[in-house]
Amino acid sequence: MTCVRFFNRRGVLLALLALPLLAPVAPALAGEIDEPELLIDNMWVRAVPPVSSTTAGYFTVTNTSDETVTLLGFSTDIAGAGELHTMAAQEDGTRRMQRLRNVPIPAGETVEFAPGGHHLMLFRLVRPLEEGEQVELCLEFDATAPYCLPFEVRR
Ligand SMILES: [Cu+2]
Repeated sequence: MTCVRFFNRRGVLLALLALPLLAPVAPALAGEIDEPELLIDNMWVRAVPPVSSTTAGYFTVTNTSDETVTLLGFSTDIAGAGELHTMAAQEDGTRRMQRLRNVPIPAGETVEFAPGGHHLMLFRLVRPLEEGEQVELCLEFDATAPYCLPFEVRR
């Protein structure tokens, strides 16, 4: 949890540094930037064989603010593209990946990204990931600066 707060502060700091440029609209932005508080935990990315160019990332997020915060997507240097996915039941009873436009995190609730459910889909990995290493993913929400966090590569 400590590192989450550190990164969040860094995000706020960056927002403050950019403030002079945004001066005319600052009053409207201020409430959106510093109100929501998210606790993000258990971040990991699945280790895949070097021949695989896709993998998935997982984490748990708790919204401790009193307003819904929506996850819009994520970015990372280790993949060419990223999408929010879930596993949805098909008519034939199987489950398939399906893209989500966004994922709302209701006030006071915890949403889990876990195998078999919601996940961060990473496409076109730029290099093989080694088990045990940490890679940075930046989660982008509608009402906060991005949360850039270390995700552990696990099997
Ligand atoms: Cu997927």
